[in-house]
Amino acid sequence: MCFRSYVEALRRDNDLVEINDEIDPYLEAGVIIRKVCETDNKPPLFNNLKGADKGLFRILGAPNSLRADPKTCFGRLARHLALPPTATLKQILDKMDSAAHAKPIPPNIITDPKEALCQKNILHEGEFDLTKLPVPLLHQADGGKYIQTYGMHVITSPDGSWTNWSIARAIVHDKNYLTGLVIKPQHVWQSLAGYIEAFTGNAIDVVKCISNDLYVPANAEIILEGTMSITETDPEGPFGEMHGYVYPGDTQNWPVYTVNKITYRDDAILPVSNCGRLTDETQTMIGPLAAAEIRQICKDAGLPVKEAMSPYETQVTWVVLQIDTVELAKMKTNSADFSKKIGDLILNQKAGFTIHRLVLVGGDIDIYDWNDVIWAFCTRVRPGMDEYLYEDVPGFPLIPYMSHGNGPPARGGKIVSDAPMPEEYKTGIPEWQAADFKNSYPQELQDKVNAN
Ligand code: 4M4
Repeated sequence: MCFRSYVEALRRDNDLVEINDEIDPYLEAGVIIRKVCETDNKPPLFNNLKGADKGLFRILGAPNSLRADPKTCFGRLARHLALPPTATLKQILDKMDSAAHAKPIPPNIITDPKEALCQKNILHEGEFDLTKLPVPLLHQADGGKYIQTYGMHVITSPDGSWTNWSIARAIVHDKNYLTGLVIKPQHVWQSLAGYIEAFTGNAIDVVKCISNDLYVPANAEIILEGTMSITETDPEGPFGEMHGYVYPGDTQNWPVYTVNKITYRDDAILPVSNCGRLTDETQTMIGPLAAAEIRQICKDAGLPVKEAMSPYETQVTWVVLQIDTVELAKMKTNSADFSKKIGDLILNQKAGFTIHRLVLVGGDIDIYDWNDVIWAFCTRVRPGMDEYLYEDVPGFPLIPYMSHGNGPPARGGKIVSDAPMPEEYKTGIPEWQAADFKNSYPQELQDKVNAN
């Protein structure tokens, strides 16, 4: 239940590289993290950042990217969820869903601030300058130094009725100001309006902030206490983002955060997601979390959806849904009605916000295997005829074809692509045999060839 323990777990898994040479937070830390993400290498722990002072701070890069070994490639995601490092994507999605339905475990409030590691060191207003911290510039065209790429914003609504914890990006704007992306329908936008879910089955230790009534994880690395303005904005961005692009000069105004106190653990570590092309936290986490929730919503609606995954190869813009076609046949439905039922359900709500294509496939497709998915998509979805376009639903403006494309930047551009064949709608059973080793030869012959 604590980031430092996570770093220790990575060390025990032999999945950590400590870098004690001085590293410049100006692009050098960023280029190393990028190379790590693009080669599925070990997370770098930068112990000696140029400009770090009084324990503020070290950086852990690639905190939840992939491992190279195929048997433990999702090991970091698994460690986030208290699963063994050999967990499969299916087990990870099941855990995500099970936690969302488990009884929430209330946090454990630490009343003695001396026991809260995050308040071991305190810097009051006037004692810090955010611009002097070793905050990384992550890509050369970024519009600022990103202190928030993987940290939580703990924010309460103005009336105090709702507190939300969420990850959102933010830059250092001035000696005590941040600015960060706050878009509809992100909860951080709504809280201009929570929950802690029981992923691990343990209560989380929390402590009250010094300058306000919000509670934060007592073992957190770094706490920036302050306020978020509902009226004032400042320029933020561009940022090399989750789809793998940065558009130089693409700056917008977003709410100002004022920082009036910093508290931190000894030798604090800032987690940094240097997002971009595959594979980093914006794909490893955002994709499976969206897929797990979409799968659950479909099941709750009584639809015969067995599995769901957002393939990393689609830069997590697709969610593939595996349909139980035997159950589908019992529904006596057809491609258009069934596809529209799923599209209407998912593409109008937050769980489907970042997803622009839903691909329905039958039970022969292993949806965690991109070779299977792209085979079905290319051979079973008749372009146009088996696809159902949505232009009147919320769109995800971060995708280049939205914000820098031909249409409205935040509306439409979504589609359901239906791969189950008419025979699967009718009988549930495919008529074909796959022309491959496993499906076009008797089992004895396969066994003999394998044995030889
Ligand atoms: C979003 C979002 C997962 C920005 C806005 C980003 O949803 C992600 O709504 C950036 C990674």
